[in-house]
Amino acid sequence: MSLTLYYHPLASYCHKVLVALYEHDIAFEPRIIDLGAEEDRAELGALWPFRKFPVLRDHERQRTVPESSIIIEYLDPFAALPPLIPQDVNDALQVRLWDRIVDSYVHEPMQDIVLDHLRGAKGDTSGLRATLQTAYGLLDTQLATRPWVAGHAFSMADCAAAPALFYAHTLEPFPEPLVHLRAYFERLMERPSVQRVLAEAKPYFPMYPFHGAIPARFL
Ligand SMILES: N[C@@H](CCC(=O)N[C@@H](CS)C(=O)NCC(=O)O)C(=O)O
Repeated sequence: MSLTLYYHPLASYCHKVLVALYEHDIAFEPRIIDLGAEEDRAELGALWPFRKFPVLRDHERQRTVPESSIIIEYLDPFAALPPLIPQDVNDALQVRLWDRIVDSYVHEPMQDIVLDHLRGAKGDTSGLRATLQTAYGLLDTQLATRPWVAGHAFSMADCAAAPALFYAHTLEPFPEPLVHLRAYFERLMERPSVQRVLAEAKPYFPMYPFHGAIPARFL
């Protein structure tokens, strides 16, 4: 496979795909997009008019693949086992469900809080923070009986959860009583693929507006 990934090392949805690529040990050409540079914005916009990353270009198959979950689904059949989306239909449905829960109720509110800050809007983020807390509670219950969020195997849903929870916990710390969520977060942070992504993000962390809330062990 001949792949180019358009991404930024600080961007959480890009982390999700990087974790999957590193889990599978898939080689790719990294193309860092600086959204502050007009040329880069135009290059990304030519591939995907919403100008959001990650975007994958498969040169062999002449395919442009946007959207983090779709990129992971696209790569999975070509990748080494075990898959990130299980072959069993019901197990796969659980993975997709938890991938959606994490993206919709952790990733999106986390991003909206950060964007609100970056725009200087200083809007009322209490609703977004309440959504994060609801998601934390649901995740804690789910993780009481399984090591990974959708079951016994590390999956696409965990690729989503690692960056979403990493940034979310700098905005809304995990409540002390949610011991299963806290232990899960530690398992995620110990995963070599996640450690590699965070190590690559490290030089860029000062650009993150809440970098003061990133625990010292990641800096
Ligand atoms: N649903 C998309 C979301 C992608 C997304 O929001 N990417 C962010 C970076 S984490 C982005 O491109 N932000 C730049 C912008 O919105 O201008 C996915 O799953 O890939």
